[in-house]
Amino acid sequence: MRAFTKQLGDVIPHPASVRPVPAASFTIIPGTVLDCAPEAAGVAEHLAGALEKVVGGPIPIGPNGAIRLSVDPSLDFEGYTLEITDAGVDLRGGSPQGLFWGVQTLLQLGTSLPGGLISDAPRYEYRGAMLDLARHFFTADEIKAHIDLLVQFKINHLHLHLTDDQGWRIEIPGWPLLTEVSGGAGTGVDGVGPGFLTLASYSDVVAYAAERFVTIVPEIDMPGHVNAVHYAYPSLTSDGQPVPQRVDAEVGYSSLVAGKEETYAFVEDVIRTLADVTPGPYLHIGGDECLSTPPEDYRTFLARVLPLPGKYGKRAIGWHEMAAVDLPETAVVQYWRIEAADADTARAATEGRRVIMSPADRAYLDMKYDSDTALGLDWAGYVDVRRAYDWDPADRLPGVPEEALLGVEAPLWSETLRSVADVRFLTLPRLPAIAEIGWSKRDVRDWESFRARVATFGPKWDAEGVSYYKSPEIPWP
Ligand code: TNX
Repeated sequence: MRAFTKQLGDVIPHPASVRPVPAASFTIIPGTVLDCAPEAAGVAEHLAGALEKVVGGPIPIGPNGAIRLSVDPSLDFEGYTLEITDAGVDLRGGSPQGLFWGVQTLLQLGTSLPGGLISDAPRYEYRGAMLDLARHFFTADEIKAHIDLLVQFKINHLHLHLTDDQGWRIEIPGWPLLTEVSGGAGTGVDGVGPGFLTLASYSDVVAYAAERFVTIVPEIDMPGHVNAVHYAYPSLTSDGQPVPQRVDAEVGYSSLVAGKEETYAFVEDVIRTLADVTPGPYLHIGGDECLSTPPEDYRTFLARVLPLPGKYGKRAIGWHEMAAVDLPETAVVQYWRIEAADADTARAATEGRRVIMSPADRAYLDMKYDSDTALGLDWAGYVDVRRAYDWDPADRLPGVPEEALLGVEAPLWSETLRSVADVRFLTLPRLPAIAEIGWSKRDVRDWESFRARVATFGPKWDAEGVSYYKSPEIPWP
């Protein structure tokens, strides 16, 4: 037991300030009372439930508790302070979400808590992960379990890649064949599947995420990556003729037809539907790898489609190819390539657009760790844990400085994934690396410190049966 006890600083992402008081400590046991201000009630219930699982007994919520939760608006909105003394735990958040992130810090430390004071707040407002439901479908319950993993590392956005050439994974009223045909059996890569989210199950995921202060960012990829649309609705192809189903992993061969009015009726139905069921501010419209869309058609298409998220009260996010066209003021550009510079993204940043950094050679969770990794791809090279960790988003692209960054995101494409265990193997321990880049200020980030802290998670993941990559770069105990 003692061997698993953590030091106050054994937290990922690294907090802004850690001041241990080695003489002090506090142990949470069954019956330890949790005291909370009314505005902290939801977070307190979440903490009590999590602690009950660890200590194996009740953690009652009531007055004069040894653990005190409160909201203190003088702190940063997502920030918190956590003070551990012999008398108990005092956790204050700048908001309920700040408090929730403080709860994650507390839970990482376990129940034998080292004394001291942590003060913390994030570097970026957007700390994201992406899951590709199109190449391999994950159920609502599997997505929820993934959210449980993400929030431990203070990730606050989950981008769902809902559509691609192989499959269409979200119900759209008026277009039933999208899911009946392209969400049916055999619509994942290599014919795995089936699956799609009904609007009710999507809303269920959104609500589960919101209770954990995670914003869902739905993506409909267009005008490329749309073979599943054309397979279900041949009327949307250029000549109205059927196309074969495609479940291989090629990209860049399909496109919505820019010169066809029906295209825009379809797109507006999709965007309106998603806007209606998505409380978060963003709709991701894809825009990547349109290798079979003539540049003029790409511009025509985006000129019609980019205003639509705004029409329905949302901000458009698009992969950075979108930065080749004139963007609405609120649009967000997501950089994904491996090049050292990108003129369009830099111009968009100079013109005031915000950027999310997801360079594939650092932030892609679907790249292999090394040549022996059975899962994943390698087109962006191998991404070992140090490669995922040892870079800075503000240095990544000339012309895209700190002020232009909305944040970072770690995408997980699912061509080679077949299970939740596969997801975790590629996610751990690289997602914690990207999460730390998104949360922790530069001056507290350091590879030697990170690898030592990641090592302290190994026993917990082993005990919980969570699959992860036992990277030789990490000094696992
Ligand atoms: C490129 S990244 C893609 C995806 C693939 C991914 C695999 C991006 C915007 N497009 O279609 O799944 O590579 O790593």
